[in-house]
Amino acid sequence: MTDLFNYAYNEYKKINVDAKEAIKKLNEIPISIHCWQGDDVCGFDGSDNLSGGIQTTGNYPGKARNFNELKEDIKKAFSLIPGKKRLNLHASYAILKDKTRDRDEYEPKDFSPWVEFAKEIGLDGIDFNPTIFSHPKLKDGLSLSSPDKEIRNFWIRHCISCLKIAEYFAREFNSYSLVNIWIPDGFKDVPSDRLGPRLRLKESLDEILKYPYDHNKVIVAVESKVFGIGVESYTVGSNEFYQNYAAKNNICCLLDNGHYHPLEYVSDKIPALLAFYDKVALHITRGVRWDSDHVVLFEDELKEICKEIVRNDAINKVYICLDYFDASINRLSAWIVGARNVRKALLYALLQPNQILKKLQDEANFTKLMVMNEELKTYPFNIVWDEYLKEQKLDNNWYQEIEKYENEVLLKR
Ligand code: RNT
Ligand code: ZN
Repeated sequence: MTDLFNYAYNEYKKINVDAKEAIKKLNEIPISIHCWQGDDVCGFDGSDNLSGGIQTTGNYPGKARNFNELKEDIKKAFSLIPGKKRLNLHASYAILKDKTRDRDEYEPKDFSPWVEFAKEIGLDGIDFNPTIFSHPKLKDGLSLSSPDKEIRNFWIRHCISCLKIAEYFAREFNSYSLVNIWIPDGFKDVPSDRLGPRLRLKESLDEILKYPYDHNKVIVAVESKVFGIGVESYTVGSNEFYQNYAAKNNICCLLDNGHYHPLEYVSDKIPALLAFYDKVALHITRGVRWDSDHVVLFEDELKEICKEIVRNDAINKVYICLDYFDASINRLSAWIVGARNVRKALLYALLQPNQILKKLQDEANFTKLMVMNEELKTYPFNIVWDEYLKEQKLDNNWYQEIEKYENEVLLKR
């Protein structure tokens, strides 16, 4: 133990927090890192522009153009991110040998190169997302809620094939695989029927869930949204719709913190759901004025989200996934900054004297609670973080390595 860490350790000890325990726990929390930061959500199955109300902006040089480049970038970026990692993959990243099969016919074998790669770099598992955007089968912007049965069936088949692929991931890693369903369905202007599309979505989800997937290994989640670009007036898969659907069908809700009104907080929704669900999934992102998917920074709301996970003993109940995409800066740095910040915020939460703070609230000692919370903000948190990095053979000076990689690899693309 260095003198510096000794000092920090003792400071935290005084408030009943064991910083060494915190570091140990921290390293074991899996973070599922999204593949799509590396190529601006393009994928490999032929979609040339992003649709469905989501958007990347910027054209920073060096974006990954194929599987090999994306693997190379992930390998580099992940090597600079400490702790347990999983890969959050989209179906559009299938490695197709024959381009004749559409998304409704994707198979586990189309993802075996990903499994091989994820094992090679020591990941803990793969989570999966049906890709229900950037595709011609979105008719008038609708998929699982389309009035056209053929369209609905296509996307139902796609989701079922994703369940099978997730079962394969779960088997390969002997770990769960989270399958998160997000659809862009909605309307730009005031709808004349708000119920019809939701009833059709409900029916489509029922069809998907009829597939007898391994419920112990595959966790199905539904991701709600308030609005998207071009679908400002109405979203079929709204928060109320999915929360009720998930509760009644015993599946999981996925909360993306860019998907609510800016004055609503996901940190407050986590304990609300934990009162009813044994699992909650997250897409951690940063919305600036809208669901802009900026890189996650070390901000108050991120800290609050992590506090809710840690102090409610929900580390094994909350699936932490990342979902942001910035094309205006070095993409590897985006990955590293966002993923490190989530882990930093988890450490910050693990270093809070949660029992003491809870007690102060229960005793209505709000003055002392405020005083303590404010003093905690300048506790020697950074020293504990540095100690953790040191244990992981990492440090805070990673950017020079990325600069070098940019010059030697990215700028040559
Ligand atoms: C869109 C949703 C969705 C996507 C990813 C790419 O608003 O957040 O999760 O961002 O699936
Ligand atoms: Zn999301």
